[in-house]
Amino acid sequence: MITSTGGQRAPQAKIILSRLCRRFLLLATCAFASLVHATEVPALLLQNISGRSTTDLDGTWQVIVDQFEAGAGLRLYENAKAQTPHDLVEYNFDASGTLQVPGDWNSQRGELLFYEDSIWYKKSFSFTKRSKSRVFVYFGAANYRATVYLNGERVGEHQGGFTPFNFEVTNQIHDGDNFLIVEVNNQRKPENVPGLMTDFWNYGGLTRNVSLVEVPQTFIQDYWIQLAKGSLNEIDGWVKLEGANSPQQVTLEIAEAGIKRQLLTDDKGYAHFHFPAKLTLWSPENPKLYEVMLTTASDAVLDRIGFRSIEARGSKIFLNGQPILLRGICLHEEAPFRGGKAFSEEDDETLLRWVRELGGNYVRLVHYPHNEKMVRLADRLGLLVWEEIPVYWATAWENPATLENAKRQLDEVIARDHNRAAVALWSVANETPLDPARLVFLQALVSQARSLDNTRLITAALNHFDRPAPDTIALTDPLADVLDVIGLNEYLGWYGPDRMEACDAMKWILPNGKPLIASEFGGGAQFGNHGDLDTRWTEEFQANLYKHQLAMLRKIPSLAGYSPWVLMDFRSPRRLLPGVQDYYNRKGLISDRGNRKQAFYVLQEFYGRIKQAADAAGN
Ligand code: GCB
Repeated sequence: MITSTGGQRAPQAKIILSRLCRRFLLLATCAFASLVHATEVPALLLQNISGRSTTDLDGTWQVIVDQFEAGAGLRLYENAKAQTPHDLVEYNFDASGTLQVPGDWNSQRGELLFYEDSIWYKKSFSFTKRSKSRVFVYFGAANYRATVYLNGERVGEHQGGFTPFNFEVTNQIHDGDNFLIVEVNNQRKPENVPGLMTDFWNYGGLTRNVSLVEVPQTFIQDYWIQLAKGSLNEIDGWVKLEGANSPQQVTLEIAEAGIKRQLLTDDKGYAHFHFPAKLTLWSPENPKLYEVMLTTASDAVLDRIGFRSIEARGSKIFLNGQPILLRGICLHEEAPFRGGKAFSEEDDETLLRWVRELGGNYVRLVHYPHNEKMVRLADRLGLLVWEEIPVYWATAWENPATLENAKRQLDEVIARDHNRAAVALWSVANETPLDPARLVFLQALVSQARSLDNTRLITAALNHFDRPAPDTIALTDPLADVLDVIGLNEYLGWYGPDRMEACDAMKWILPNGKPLIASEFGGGAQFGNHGDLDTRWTEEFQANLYKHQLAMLRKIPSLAGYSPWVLMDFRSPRRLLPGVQDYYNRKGLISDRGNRKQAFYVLQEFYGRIKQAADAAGN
């Protein structure tokens, strides 16, 4: 169980760093400033923004494209205006264009499709603070580095493109007119997470919602309310108050289950609890969520939480004590029909409804944390979720700052989603090259995930194979030893010399005693392209490949789930074939315009069959 998170290190680190920064700033030039702040730790993350009083800052923002990163030196964050004809001000937000937030910049303006550098965002807003409240500015995500200024004053910096962050701005915000400026930079760097090369688009910008959150002086910062590990009828967890300097009373109420508990916080602001409860358990068949109300003398937060247990025993995964076979699909966070980053409830609804239509009970959200609404929707629809941090392909394994960065992104996604019943698996990496330093790095992430959340399963998608015989493949990755569930990415019949018929007799040697999820397999097809079973890029080829793959995988005794690659075609700068790929990865079962390919129906039929078999077997 969690008792402390990386977040708890934050306040002290922040004070020391901001003191240091102030001193440095006196000495340093503006251009040096971003370097000084690079390790700044954001404030404690607020749990459940949707259950609080917020002011939406979405909509039209003014922007300045700044490819050479001149903006800090020009002090763009001051939003200066020339007062006399003599004044030199070399920028003007009012005359430099706009972008919509949330949203990536690449899909909003043609000339920004491949853009990878800084854009400065500015939003003016009028605000009236409730008396004695504290105010935070909250970002659902900004890819990749965001430096935030309110009314000309720097309030913080965050790195990592897919996790939320907030900064307290109580002292910078005032009643009346305010302006928020954010420099967002999406330059790829080898030491970033992810590193230089990915097979997905590097969408830049304020890609998720931005809001102001008002809380009382002493407020409910976070809470953990789940079934106790290994139990189906005990609730376990904690509530954490921020700003309290004496023990405070907290009421935890789940009215529908007849639960009302009075709790008292300790000197660190935590109130721990563990009590029996008679609950209808959450499952894909019945995704029951309870209204959970937390109240203190000054604050109140309402959430909707499901209760379930998830375990790996032997080579099976158990949900609520019953073995479950995961029928799923991989899914990138891209918007159906219009393209670009998915961010709205409508986008998420379309994507997850397609997963349901396939007959899915599970979804692998690749290769980075998707937006919170998506995970909450999975909670409501009854889809188990694999969540992943963007430790992907080549990574700067020996760089301690890269490890810190990956750990922080892991902390942030676990902090955001630890109350979601849907989340079953935390994945620490995807397809990372074998290397001793990589093992140390990933083992550290596995330990971190486990120490933050020992109620869920830890996994990673692996792809290191030996071929001891032409009809035998062995998965050989020492990381498997420390995982609860093994993710297997294999593209037999698509990449490499083997034809898809090689699947029919293939034998797999897999790590013993652990459940295996076929976390990726598949091949490309262009919607509407038809030909014989042997012609690449046709729907027929892809559908046939699925048939061979599914028949092979089904024979693996430890197979506990499937998430083929991938629900929908998605943009990738490394997919160069004109007329076919056109910078899209075409392995979708559905085209980026929403058209189902033949393989969609192959998988749908297969999932229907294995569900029937599982139902008949009573699990
Ligand atoms: C993989 C990667 C995924 C790629 C996919 C492909 O193994 O995990 O990110 O997009 O293969 O299409 O090659």
